[in-house]
Amino acid sequence: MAKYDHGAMEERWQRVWNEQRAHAADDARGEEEYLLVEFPYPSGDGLHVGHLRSYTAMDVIARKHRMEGKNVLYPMGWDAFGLPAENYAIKTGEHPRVTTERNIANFKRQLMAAGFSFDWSREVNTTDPAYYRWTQWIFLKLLERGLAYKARVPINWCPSCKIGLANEEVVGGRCERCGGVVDKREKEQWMLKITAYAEQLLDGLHHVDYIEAAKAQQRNWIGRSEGANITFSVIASPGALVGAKQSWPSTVNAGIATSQTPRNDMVISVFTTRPDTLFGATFLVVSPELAQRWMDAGWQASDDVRAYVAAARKVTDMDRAADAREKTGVAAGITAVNPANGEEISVWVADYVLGSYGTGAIMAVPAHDERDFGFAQKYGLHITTVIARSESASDVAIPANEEVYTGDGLLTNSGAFDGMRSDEARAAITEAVGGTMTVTYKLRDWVFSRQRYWGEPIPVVFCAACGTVPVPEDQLPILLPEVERYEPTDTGESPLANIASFVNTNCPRCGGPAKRETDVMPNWAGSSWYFLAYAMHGELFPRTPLTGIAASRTPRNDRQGRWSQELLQHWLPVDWYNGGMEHTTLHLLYSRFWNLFLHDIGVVPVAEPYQKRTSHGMILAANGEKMSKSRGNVVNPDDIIAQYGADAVRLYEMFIGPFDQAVPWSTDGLKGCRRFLEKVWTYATGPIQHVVEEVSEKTLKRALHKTMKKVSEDIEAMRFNTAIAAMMEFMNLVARDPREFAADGSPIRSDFLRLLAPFAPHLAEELWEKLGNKKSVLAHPWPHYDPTLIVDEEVNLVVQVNGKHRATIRVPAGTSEEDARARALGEANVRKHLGERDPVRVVFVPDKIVNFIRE
Ligand code: ANZ
Ligand code: ZN
Repeated sequence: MAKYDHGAMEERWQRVWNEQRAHAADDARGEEEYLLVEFPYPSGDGLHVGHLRSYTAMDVIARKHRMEGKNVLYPMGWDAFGLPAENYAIKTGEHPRVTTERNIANFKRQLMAAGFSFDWSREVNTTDPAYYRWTQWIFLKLLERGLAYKARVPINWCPSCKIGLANEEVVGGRCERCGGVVDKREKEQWMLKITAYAEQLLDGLHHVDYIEAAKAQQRNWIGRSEGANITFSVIASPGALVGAKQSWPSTVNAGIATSQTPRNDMVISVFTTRPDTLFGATFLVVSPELAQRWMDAGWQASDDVRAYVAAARKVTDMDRAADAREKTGVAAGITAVNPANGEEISVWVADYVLGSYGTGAIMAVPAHDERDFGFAQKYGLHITTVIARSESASDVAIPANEEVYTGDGLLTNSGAFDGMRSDEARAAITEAVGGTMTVTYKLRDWVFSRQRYWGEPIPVVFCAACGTVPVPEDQLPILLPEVERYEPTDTGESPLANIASFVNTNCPRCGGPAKRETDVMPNWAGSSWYFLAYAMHGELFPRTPLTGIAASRTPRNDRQGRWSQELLQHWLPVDWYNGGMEHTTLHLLYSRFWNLFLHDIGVVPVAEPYQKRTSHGMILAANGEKMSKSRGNVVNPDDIIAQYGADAVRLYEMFIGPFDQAVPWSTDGLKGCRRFLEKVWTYATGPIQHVVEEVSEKTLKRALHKTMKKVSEDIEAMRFNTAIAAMMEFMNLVARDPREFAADGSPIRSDFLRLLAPFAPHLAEELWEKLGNKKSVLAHPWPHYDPTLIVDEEVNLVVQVNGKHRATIRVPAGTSEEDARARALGEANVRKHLGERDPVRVVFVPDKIVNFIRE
């Protein structure tokens, strides 16, 4: 018999699947199921073995479900806008479109070589104008509903590169390209109002089946807090607050408002989750950002304050919020009044208060908040205990200065509220001082513009007469023009700003001269709706999408597609989406937001896009380090597929360890998988090998049906490693006595090959064909186990009373404790020794002992 030669075999089957469009999903047939994996960014490095883990897992599920009769949609595409192609273009001058096309071709070749059953007829590419036309269309819809707006926000700014950096380009506070210290700079940006959906994004989590960690991360990220806004009036020290009170920002961030009462100059509004501690608020702290806004509005701050605010810009919010960091700050030179007890308290500027959360200012309660406590200790500020831990308010057991009690209790030092429970006092005190109960979220609006080239142009023009004007839908897409240089301009504008022919246009409203927006969208835009694009593919892209340089020069209006309700209705929601945990709070949340919005405006039939979400662990290098190019420890899929075959690599990717855990790579493990496949090949193709010991047909059959059960259940639960272990164990039994397995027309072999097919599809197809089958193994049904076959024989159960043997009974293996007890109590000798009373305790060892203990 021929040797197991993976090379020729795998290529042949990949060709056959392709020619027969074996994995195409049917837009018209029922039994539909939508399985999704995160489409890759086609980087120059090619596919990573980590990609293979997720794609193989869902491929196994897709293939099994097709065998079970499902009409499976398992698509693939390219999330191809992004920085690496652009940075490469800056270095080499090669157009990102050219490198992107080359990288896509390489990725596609690699995915094909791994034997994935993607429906390639639905391939999408986010950089194809036919695709981003729709990304731009969604932006226009958001703009129309007031969910896209412009605002000045701080961005990461590299002063030496003169360029705005994405968060992922800032490494340890430094620019990833030049190593210089990154600063913050305020810039006008397009924002998307994801916060308008905060409540729905939280609520939707009740209706989906996501792994718990993903739900928890999204909940924390959205960060819903119930609390109160409370205003403190301010007594300005002479000269500290100069004039301009009318023009002070009163609504921006609600942090400061001109006062309603004539007595005072202004008020400071704080957000607190603990209004019950108001009597213990012994100072106020404003964020450097809010202080800056006051200065912009005319506040004559001291030099100390100015220097502190400038320095705070260099620290990231994450560092600032860290509990362990030593607190710093400066006195603002302003006095405020605590509305609960009329005490005059000092106002400070400190960077542990963030400008972007709540109102950007806090009331500090050092007795009951760790951070305020640290600050008060350092600067010698007053600490007043107002919550007593004990049940009785009179016995206040917390020495100030020694520990911070953050829980609930009874109020003390709180005037008329003394003795009230803190959970009740929250509303009572808020009401008493005229505050308002509010809900605040950590979630921020999404900064949606980039001053870059390689992204979707934002379809907006600015007209002197009409202001900001959206580009009419029928003029989409706004194509990315060719540029000479890819660096952002000296002012930090996008490279597009240098192209007069792009920038200068006519206003769609009045026809007068106008200028185009030169910012582009972030790389999260295209991936926020790609699962819709796959589903609508035939309607959305009526002809084969153009790609290549030609695409950007071809007028597109002749080939506009249609948004198809019917197809979305057919395929949505995605039944099962597997992806990386690192995308939980960005891509996964962004795409839920877009889908919710599109549902609201009636163009998507479901509110939640993904019914089920699972996640794979990372694959590490053999020594447990992260696999990375810089460490030189990357395993190249091309090399291992060439050497061991795609089937062995797939099998190993699934065998490597528990699917949701990080695991180190092992070439020995891969070799073991390869040997297992060789074993299957050898025993399936005969001649009959040596018989070690006779194994009856009944025993083999029982082992097979147990394997069927295990593999079926384990695949659904993503316990791929134990499914494979069960198949290996079965083959070990075959090796003891191969006669039955190798016999002509053996049903045992046929069932086993079908179990193996989702994992090692090429080998399974090849053997299947060799055994005389005409149709693909995938066209044959998934084997179902016979429940009567998987029960083991009966076992002897010893019955004891107080440890003494009183009876032996025959029961089916796996009998439950309850059944075993009932059976045992049926034995006269057992009853006799137990007497009248019930046993106090029963010790049960499954399939072995039931021991009744009586006093
Ligand atoms: C007084 C107080 C007393 C507070 C107390 C806590 C305990 P979460 O739960 O995360 O919403 N805070 C409010 N705005 C802030 C900002 N911009 N930067 C930093 N801290 C801010 O936390 C809400 C609490 O965090 C608020 O309640 C406020 O401190 C602080 F015994 O007010 B609290
Ligand atoms: Zn105009």
